Amino acid sequence: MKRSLVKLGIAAVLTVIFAATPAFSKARVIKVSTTTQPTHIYNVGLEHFAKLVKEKTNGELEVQIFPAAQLGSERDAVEGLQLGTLEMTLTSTGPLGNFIPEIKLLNLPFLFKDRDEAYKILDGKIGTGIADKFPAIGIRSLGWYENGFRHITNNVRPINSMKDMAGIKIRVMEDSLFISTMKALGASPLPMAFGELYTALEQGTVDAQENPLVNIDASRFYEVQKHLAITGHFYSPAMLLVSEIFYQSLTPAQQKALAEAATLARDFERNLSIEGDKTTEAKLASKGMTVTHPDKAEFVKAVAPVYKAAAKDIGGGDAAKGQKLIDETLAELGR
Ligand code: EAX
Repeated sequence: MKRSLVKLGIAAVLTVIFAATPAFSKARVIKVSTTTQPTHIYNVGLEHFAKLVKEKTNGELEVQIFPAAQLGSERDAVEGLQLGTLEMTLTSTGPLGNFIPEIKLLNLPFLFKDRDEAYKILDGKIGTGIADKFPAIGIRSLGWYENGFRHITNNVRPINSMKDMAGIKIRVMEDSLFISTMKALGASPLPMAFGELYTALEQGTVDAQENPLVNIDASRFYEVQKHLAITGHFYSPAMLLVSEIFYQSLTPAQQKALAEAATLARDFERNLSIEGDKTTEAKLASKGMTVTHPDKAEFVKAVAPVYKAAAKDIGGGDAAKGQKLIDETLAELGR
């Protein structure tokens, strides 16, 4: 008698809890990992994505953002997607060339002159073709987002021309093309995960780093870096990626909602990047950085050998295959 009353009591309490939080009890959580700070365009863009996903699925899916490398590096995130221990990530192409070699095409220095060129290739046949290779490694792309044009900061000297790059110890993302590019420019590159970078700059493990202006700002690198050179040596795309294991567990309607939200949020996020580039150089100068605008021509000339050597990497060991993709891309850009 007593026992059944207790049971009844527990059941009543549980009913009240679940009735009070109906959406919470039924939403499936999508964890998204990023390595950048909460104010960075990735995370602001993902907040918009989260809102759209909630609306389009009537609360069935709930996107939760984990910024600032809380869940590990970009490489950790990609591995998590493959295992199904993480649902999504928004990442640079930094670690991706180690999984899909053709990604390295996009790591070529000075490949795109401007955003129109970048979007033309990424959203067109070539970018779609590269993205379509991901399901084979257990990952699906929901679109090309933007990290941005990368510029160099350092503590050694203002960079007015290429000779000022000599010997500067610069952190780069973990891919062979970033390393060979910095070597071709005369610097001394050191690959390192982004989450370790602020401390490495502060402690002088490296003198320099390179990133888009909005990321330099969000990461407060102006606190630990004196000089900024506007070089735009890489256009850095970002990819919104989902674990294929997780994706296949969704209903077709949920998959469609996710894809639609991803495309709308991509345009929103690219726009944040465009707007950020208009104001952030002045903001970084006001924070005390000296800003230089070196002539890019000698930089472009110096990295020509990188293109030759990259064909083999881009082709996954097959130089002719890699060269074909480079040639197709340049032809598409009218070069
Ligand atoms: O994806 O590692 C980097 O420098 C990237 O630009 C950053 O993590 C954003």
